Amino acid sequence: MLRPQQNDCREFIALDGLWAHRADLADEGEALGWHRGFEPEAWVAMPGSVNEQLAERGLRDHIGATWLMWRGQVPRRWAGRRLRLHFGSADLLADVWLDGRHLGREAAPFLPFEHVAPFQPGASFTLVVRLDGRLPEQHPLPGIRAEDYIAERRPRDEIFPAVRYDFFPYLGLHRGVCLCAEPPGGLRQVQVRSDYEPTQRSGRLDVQVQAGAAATLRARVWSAQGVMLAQFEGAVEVGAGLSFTLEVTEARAWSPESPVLHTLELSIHDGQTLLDEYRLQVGFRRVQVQGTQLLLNGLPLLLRGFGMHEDFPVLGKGSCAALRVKDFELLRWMGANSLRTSHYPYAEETLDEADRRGVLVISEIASVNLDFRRTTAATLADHQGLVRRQIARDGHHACVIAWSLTNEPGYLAEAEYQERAGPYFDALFAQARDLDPSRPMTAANVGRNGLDDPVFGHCDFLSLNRYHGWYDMPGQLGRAAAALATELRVLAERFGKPMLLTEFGADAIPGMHASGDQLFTEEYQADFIAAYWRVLSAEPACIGGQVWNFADFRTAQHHRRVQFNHKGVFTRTRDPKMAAWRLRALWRGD
Ligand code: BDP
Repeated sequence: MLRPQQNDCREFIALDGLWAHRADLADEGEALGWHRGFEPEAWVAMPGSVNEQLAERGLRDHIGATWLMWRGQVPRRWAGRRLRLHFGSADLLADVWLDGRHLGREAAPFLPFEHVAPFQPGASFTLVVRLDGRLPEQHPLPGIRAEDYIAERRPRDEIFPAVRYDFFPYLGLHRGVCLCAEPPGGLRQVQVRSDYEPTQRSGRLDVQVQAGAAATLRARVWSAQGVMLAQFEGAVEVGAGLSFTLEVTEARAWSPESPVLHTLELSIHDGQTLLDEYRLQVGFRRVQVQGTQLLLNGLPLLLRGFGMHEDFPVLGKGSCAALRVKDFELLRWMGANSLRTSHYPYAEETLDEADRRGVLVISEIASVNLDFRRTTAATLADHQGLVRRQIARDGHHACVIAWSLTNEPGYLAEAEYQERAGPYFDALFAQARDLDPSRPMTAANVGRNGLDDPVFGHCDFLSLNRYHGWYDMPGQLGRAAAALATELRVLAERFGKPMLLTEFGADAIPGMHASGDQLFTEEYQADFIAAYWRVLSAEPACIGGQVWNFADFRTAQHHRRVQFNHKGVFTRTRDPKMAAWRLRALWRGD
């Protein structure tokens, strides 16, 4: 699947704007024939989240069946083209119908999918999508129902809407939908892995291409100044595709200090006739783990950054270019050089921006709190499907330096985790390494599994989420810092791998202050982060830290959350708290 692109051979219409909406509280829409079209109850803007826009209709916490409809017309000039519908994502679970015909069901939240669709050029069409936030409980992003809490012997039915993770399960077409017209025998898939050899100063691209018809493929690499640096020509076959390598001598490397991008231009031809073309931005760099260091182009990295969320008032998780620019400007203002796409793949435009700005990205698969009492063969198969699709989507991005395959597996430290996780991770990590041998693999460990997490043995570098001083040892930063230092030392000695603090943070309600260590104050959050930064800077095996979180974000309702998770160093509307200023001073050395 190729991301929609506008050029001489390809065009698309973005179905951005108002979609007809109907909530389906009784889950009877299909029985009532809504998949063929329905009377709108309201209109919602996509990309966007239904829950934010229609909160006042009582739908803020509705994560059950929700119907969206778009009526449009296919341009007559598109006759003879290959027409496909491309969804940037449809979250969390989506069924799609075109003129009453079911095109498919997707349970791959935050990932793109497509349908080659039987459109009639010149004719109008009705596109209907049914969204649902209730993923099956064995899904890698596990669903839960209120009843499950009772079965789990939790003290109460305590989260609304019921979810197993700490971010709001917004419903929406968060990255838009496009109607694409392409050449019938055009390019279908492009995979790129880049490399850089620091001693030779040479760059390399390993490229795999699939096309819908046999053709001659031409590839060229261009510098930003428009100089052609390498080229290749070969025959691409249907099915077998074509794999080839492009070498660039005297290449300019990509790095945070100098995020040099090149254009990879691909075209296919029949004799002198151009059939299709496609362009990608690529950068030459090499990521390696060596001893307890993470190297970029042979030099050790110190990651300064954040775990983030796609979340903003009104937009929910809807992709917004202006917000993206603002967030990257704030990262720059802070002196940050990295982020983790906690806890799901972010919009592709975010990775484009990170490529351009030299921000290092740990790309996380949408898998949180795997509970090994519930995992089945289907969980692993789905999880591997998510890994395959995310690597296929993002593998060409220079900014992606590692894959995080799951966040906080065995969250409840259930006995089954120790028993069953080994074979599960063997299969998961082996597949990921096979798909992308060029990047390290990791997974974020939950503090509760402490030093004996079965995932550690599988990771190229350890990712640690720690909350001493918050969820345990509250208000006692001295004890918390000492506990962290000891843990890091023990892990360094036990595993001899690089370690990254992928989460550490404290909630702060903006405007709340105290003269001593007091949870929820701005001072405590700032002191907490500074104390952790001191400890991790003193640990030689530590390759950096990513504060939890960049900005406050909406969660399901719970007595631990004051409307939002307030661990942001920025408010939800991006005003800095005291911690942002403190970190900025630490990271920029001001
Ligand atoms: C971690 C989770 C993250 C939560 C965070 C918190 O990885 O999703 O938001 O804790 O509690 O365990 O703030």
